[in-house]
Amino acid sequence: MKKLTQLLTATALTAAAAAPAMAETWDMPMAYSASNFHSATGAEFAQCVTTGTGGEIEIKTHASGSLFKGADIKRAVQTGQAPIGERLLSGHQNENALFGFDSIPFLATSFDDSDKLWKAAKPSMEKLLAEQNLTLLYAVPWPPQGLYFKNEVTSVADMKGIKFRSYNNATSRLAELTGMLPVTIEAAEISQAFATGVADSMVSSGSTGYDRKVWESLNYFYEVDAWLPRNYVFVNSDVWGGTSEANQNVIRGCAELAEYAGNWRSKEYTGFTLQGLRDGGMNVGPASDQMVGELKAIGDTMTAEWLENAGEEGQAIVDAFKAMQ
Ligand code: PCA
Repeated sequence: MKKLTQLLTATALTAAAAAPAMAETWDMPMAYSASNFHSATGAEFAQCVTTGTGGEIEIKTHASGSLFKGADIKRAVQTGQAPIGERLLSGHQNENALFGFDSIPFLATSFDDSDKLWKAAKPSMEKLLAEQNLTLLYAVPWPPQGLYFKNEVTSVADMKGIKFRSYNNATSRLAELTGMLPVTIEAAEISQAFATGVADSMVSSGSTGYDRKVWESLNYFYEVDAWLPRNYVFVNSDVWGGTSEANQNVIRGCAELAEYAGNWRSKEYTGFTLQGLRDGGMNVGPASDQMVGELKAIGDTMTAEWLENAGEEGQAIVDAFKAMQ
């Protein structure tokens, strides 16, 4: 296999030397709608690469899960069906608990802390991804996660039996521990799910609620600030290895800019989208003290469970994060 890869690389190099640089198109599947700030950042990143490589690599983004659905994007990039993609990192928690480092309730609840936690976890993430033939390019947090409901909720007891849209293992577990009924649905499909009563609640950012106009079905958003999960952009490592050093440098530079711009947008969007939910007619505000206290107790349980599943490496991430406080 290695020989074959070497041969293919050598052939590609010969071809590249013999002919003027061939323009390549990299299709980039993304799970979230084009109007979302992650998708806007991804589109700018794509443009930066296309311009910076003088058109040698043209990245074409495909938002809303239109090329591959969210749950299929990582596999598509791993297997070379797509050279590059974006996905919610904690979506891979079902393969390895470590991927869920950013969805531990109440561990990192602000942008500053999310940044520190990312610094603590990044080497482990790069290593895990590299083992899967993937090269990490950049990652951007979603705004803080709060709880959406159709009806008013003031305690965990009020949540019992409510159908809850989840997006990773941690959110499904949160539903179980609060007595709700989890159903996993991609953000691109939630407007439909809420409209048809498949779900009546979720945990997510103001950004996703705003983006999907959830006020058409839901009425309450409680600002719990439970965690800030990340999206990340990654490239197939064979494709990356076959990219010229000059173009790799351009891509790395564009990725740094995208990470910076994405972080900035995420912060700006926090207040803007919460106001958007209000303008749409939703009640937006902090959760009751009782609800916060009960959720924190559930957070403790989930933290303990995560540490058990993520082992020493998980503990090392949390310790490194705490050392930065
Ligand atoms: N939006 C994404 C993940 C976290 C968020 O704020 C979603 O709901 O799918």
